[in-house]
Amino acid sequence: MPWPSLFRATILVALALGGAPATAEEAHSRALYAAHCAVCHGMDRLGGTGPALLPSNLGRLKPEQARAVIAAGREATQMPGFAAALGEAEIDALVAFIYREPETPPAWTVADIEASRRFFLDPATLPDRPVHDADPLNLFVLVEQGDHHASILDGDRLERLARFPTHLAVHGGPKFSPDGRYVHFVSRDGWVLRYDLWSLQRVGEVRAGINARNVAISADGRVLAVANYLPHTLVFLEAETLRPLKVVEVTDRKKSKSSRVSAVYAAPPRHSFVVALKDLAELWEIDWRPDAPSVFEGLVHSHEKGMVEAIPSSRGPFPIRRIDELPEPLDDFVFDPSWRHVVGSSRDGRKLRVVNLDVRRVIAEVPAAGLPHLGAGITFERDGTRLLAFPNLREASLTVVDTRTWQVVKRLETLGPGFFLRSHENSRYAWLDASLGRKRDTVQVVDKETLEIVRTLTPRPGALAAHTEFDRHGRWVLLSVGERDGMVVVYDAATFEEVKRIPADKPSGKYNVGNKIGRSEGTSH
Ligand code: DHE
Repeated sequence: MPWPSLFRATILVALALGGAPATAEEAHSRALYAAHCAVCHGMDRLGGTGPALLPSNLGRLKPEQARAVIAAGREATQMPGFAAALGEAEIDALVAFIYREPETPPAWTVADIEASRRFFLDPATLPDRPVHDADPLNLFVLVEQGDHHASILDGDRLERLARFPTHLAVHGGPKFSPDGRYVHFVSRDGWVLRYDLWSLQRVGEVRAGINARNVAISADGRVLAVANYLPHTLVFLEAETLRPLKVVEVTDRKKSKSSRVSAVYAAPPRHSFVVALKDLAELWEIDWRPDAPSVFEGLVHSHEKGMVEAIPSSRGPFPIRRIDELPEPLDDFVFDPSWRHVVGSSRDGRKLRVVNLDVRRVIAEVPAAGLPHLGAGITFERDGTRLLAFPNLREASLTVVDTRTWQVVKRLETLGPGFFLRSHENSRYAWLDASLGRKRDTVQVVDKETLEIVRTLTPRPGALAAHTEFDRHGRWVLLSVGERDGMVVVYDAATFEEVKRIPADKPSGKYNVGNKIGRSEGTSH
């Protein structure tokens, strides 16, 4: 295109993309975006067939990696390479553009959520029993990050029953309906997918946010809660229809500051969701029952007005009970087995804080080190007391805490900082990766009785060995070798002998239906 017409088109496109461009250079990069990227990633950069291209969504991708993807495309996706069509300066301009915050913060309203809802089939046509003969409670859902698929594995025969596409970058544990029939995934782009494990079909999907963290399901299976980074919202959906029930703007009581939502977890015996916030020193507990009692938010001192102000009740649906006298945000935590306490880590990872959800305050502090990964914590009985064990993200160690006294009983040196820890009530052992260190190709097996490491395994030298999960009987341990030509390696949980290798494309988490709905003590919930 000759320069004058390109300039005119540039201005028009820039206006369409949100306001007059600040500089000709910026206008040019916007025009490049509109011409080459918008068709898949959306004029508003919120995503389409391709992912959203906003700084918060790209956070995990370095600019030089983005540059390489624009130039050469991305394997196993529809992203083509643009090196033949665009010069180096133009690719640089595009990289700068997608890492720039948009002038107006993107919104994702109830209407947007509703409009995004779509079904792949008529739910009324779903069969009333499983179409396969595998034990429906011993299925595994396996997330494969390489080509963005998920697989369903038979946990007895150790075979793949189905494989289907997901949205890009599914993250966090998929959540099962209480009968184990449906599973719900969330992608980092905010898409929630409902899948039927009886008919092995995708049922429907809805986009709950622009940048989401995780999803939780109420104990009755009726409500899904989605934690968003962008916008700053917590979204409640009806699980069966995927309709939005409520969108909660996440702010402090006085609506003066908003926050990203780090994660939302179900607390089944409490009929609630517990919500961790990234930017506010608050934890929220939200009753999901239709007849939930309203919550009086209390009296707070207003510094601006120099007086005590009454904050009105938070009424249903989904009334919010705040714990807002925390010294700092607790964005990674685990429940204790009584579901009365959450154990969270301080920002610098030097302290654990135990918060009692009933009295709504911190009741104990435990010295810590190495940035505990509490979300991966598990509990087990030993010598008549229940212990909580968790890996540390910045230290080659496993920490074990007594949940009665909140004292550290052991700090076990490991081969490297790890991400995940797994066990099962029928197994004497817990499995721990070292995926954040140099020995990322190893997993270590810890004896829960002696609290010592009894075996180190290297499933494939040089390849990432990460997430493990037991089958529902505690007989097998399935481990991910997280490479593009990766696999799930199945071990005998008692002898640690290898039983089988199931090829998989960059497998990450895997989730056993029975363990999840039965709330097995050795896995995450
Ligand atoms: Fe995760 C679970 C947060 C990076 C793989 N991760 C979770 C959960 C949270 C969380 C809050 C629990 C949600 C749930 O299950 O409902 N993860 C974070 C982070 O804050 C962090 C460090 C940075 C980020 O960018 O989000 C992070 N996580 C990663 C990864 O880099 C991993 C290894 C690869 C990926 O998918 O991006 C990763 N996270 C996982 C997996 C789970 C998970 C596999 C589920 C574990 C389980 O067994 O339940």
